[in-house]
Amino acid sequence: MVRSVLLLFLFVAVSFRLVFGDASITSDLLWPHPSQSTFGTDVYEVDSGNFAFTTDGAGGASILLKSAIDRYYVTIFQTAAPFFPSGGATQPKGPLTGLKVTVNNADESLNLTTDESYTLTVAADGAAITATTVFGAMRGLETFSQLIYHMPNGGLAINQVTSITDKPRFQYRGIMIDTSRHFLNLHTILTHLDAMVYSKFNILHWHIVDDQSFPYESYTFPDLAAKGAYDHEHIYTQEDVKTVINYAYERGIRVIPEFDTPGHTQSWGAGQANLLTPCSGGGFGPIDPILNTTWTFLSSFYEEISKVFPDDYIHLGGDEVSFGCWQGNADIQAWMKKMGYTDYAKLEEYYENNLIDLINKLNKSYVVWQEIFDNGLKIKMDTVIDVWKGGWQKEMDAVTKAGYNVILSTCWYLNYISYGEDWKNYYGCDPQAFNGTDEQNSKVVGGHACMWAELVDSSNFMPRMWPRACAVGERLWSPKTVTDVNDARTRLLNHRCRLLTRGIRAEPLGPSYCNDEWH
Ligand code: CP6
Repeated sequence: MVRSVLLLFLFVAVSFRLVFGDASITSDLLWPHPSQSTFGTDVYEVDSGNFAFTTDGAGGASILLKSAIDRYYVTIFQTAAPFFPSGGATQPKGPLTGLKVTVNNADESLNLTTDESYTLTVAADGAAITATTVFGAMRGLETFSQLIYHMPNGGLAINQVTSITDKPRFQYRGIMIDTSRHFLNLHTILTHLDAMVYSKFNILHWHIVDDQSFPYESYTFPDLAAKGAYDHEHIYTQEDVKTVINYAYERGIRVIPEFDTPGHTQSWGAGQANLLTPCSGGGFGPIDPILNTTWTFLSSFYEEISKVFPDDYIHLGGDEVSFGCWQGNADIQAWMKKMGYTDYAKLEEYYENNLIDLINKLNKSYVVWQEIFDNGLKIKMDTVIDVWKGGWQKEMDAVTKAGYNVILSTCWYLNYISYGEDWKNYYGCDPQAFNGTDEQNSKVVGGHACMWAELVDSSNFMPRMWPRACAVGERLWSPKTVTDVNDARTRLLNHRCRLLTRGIRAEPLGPSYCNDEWH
């Protein structure tokens, strides 16, 4: 009797495995979680000597695709050993002969409507990725690379994938870096872009200058960096900026620069006389909006920026403008009187309206911090409002009701640190959780993590950013229904070990271990 119950149990267990596959092993390897996935039970050996990457489709001849494949060849076959997952196979069947990547469309523009979807299968006759664009193919290559694991005998293996159909939930999946409070060297920024790819982020929001320093080397106004950077070493040359933009584009990442005005501009004053408002008690305040010289300067400056940064969008900042200095300045008082303004918010509005007119002429769209919306400015309908303050649900509701696109950053200030697993708080924040209509929800285009850099430079940037930002990456990529924190934790522990093997100095989540913590 006991025997037959045991046998029956065994039979049920085995048939369950046959029908449903060994799904857990395989899906434990993926970050972020794909939209839909079903796995089979076969396991194939992956051997560089017997493996061919091939391409097909109207976009199959893409140079971007070729270089992505070259990168993944290195990631899969030459990077320090990936880990062996619990339950991984030790006795694979035959070899996987190759991966065919089909890209159906040759359009390689990268913007808010770029199609990043892909499908992936792994079967006895080979693996296949099909995508509309080369950027979708890149997302699929990342997923493919994550499925390959290391067996104890040193060989590589991959489990059968009946099908993965995947696409991002949100189009705007960003991370903001701040290179004013501290300079980040080029190596750190490029390595960070690599790490972004591993969690399927697609936007680098580069808060490049602020009060403390002006590291951007403008060719129209070289004094801005010469006098406003910390020193001549802590500067991004035009070549450096191109390097970042190209490196990002090759990986399907847009670079959106932020030149935050009229506040947060102390460092601009050193290299551009008469730009900042002189305060009555000494020192300088926000940009002086009443001088013609301000506007000739800003229009040449943003003309340069619109050429140097190819993205459709520029982030115009606009946050935290304090009125104290404007209020004490006699020239501004007189000008206000002449204009019939009594409220300094009107002066701010005057500044922003002029700036927006200027950017419109340059044919760029803009992202702005939420103050620009809160102050009721006349902004183009394709503007993206960046919600960063507390009470974000109310704000998102108001912004989307007014018909604007919105991104959320409030929940994801990674510069704040505390004891424990704060990634769970980032993970639990859903940008559409404000009771909006479907119409309103459709205006939520995504969000971004922030790393304000008062206490962060190249020495601690990577471990403070990673793996905590991964939680934001999955929230912005995976379906709304992917919310199980325990499941996420298992996958994130694996992903963090993967980041280490790929050269990303990601900090621990909690008590655990990797095959090789650091080398
Ligand atoms: N710098 C700029 C900052 C911040 C903002 N803009 C900021 C404000 C509050 C917190 C963190 C950062 N340091 N330019 C606000 C968007 Cl808590």
